[in-house]
Amino acid sequence: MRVLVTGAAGSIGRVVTVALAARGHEVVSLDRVPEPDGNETRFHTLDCRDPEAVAAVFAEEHPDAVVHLAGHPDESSLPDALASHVLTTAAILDAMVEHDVRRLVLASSNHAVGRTPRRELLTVDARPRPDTFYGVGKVAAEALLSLYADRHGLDAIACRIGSFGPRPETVRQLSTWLSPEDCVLMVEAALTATAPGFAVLYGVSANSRGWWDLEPGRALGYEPQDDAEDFAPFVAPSPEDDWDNAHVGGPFATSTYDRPAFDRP
Ligand code: 15L
Repeated sequence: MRVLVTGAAGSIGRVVTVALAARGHEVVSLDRVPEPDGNETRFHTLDCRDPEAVAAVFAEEHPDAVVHLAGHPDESSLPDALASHVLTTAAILDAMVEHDVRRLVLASSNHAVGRTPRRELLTVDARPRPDTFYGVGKVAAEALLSLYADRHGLDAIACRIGSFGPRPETVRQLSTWLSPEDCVLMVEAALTATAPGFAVLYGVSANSRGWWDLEPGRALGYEPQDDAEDFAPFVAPSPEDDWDNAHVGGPFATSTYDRPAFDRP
């Protein structure tokens, strides 16, 4: 499969591009910043907010599917969040329709439902409940996937990623960790699942302390292998753990992240 990966120079992109290529996919990379070391795929440097530039890459590369990882992975002003997550996704979706590309895998985030209080099981049917403008951007990006799946019959999978990294660093992350290896399994499952239409899954590992529903991911073939519990002896408790664990989004759901919608001088 010829896969276009946006955000290829980011922390997830660097892992996913190399791993998909190693697993036999033909990977084309795209990022705002130049090619990182270790990426030996075809690389395009451009901003996904630019629909003309995005469409030109589709015309040149003819991908079979897109993994859209581009976007600022942290809180920002509302206009920046909408540009980073919603406008980029819209530019990709328009190019997909124009060039008859049928599948999109989106790096969404747990912060789309980050204000959901902790409960026994967080399902994918939880109402959109962002904890930040970042989360608002992810909610709206997911809504675009749903719209284009309904209008154009695309397969569009929103992966609500937890805490991606080489190892869990906090008590919250013992529940929310997504290992690099599981992230690759997740992306490949979302790329190859049969006719999912619009679907949502939680992108976390098989963590013993996990409380986000893994079944929708399993239904698409994502069978996580890692467990953050293996690292529990190395994770020091902190006085912040209680509020960090009170909501899905952890620290993003606290007043620390309160800010106006617009950056003004
Ligand atoms: C995310 O989506 C963010 O990009 C990252 O900065 C972390 O906040 C992560 O989620 C998380 O929830 O741990």
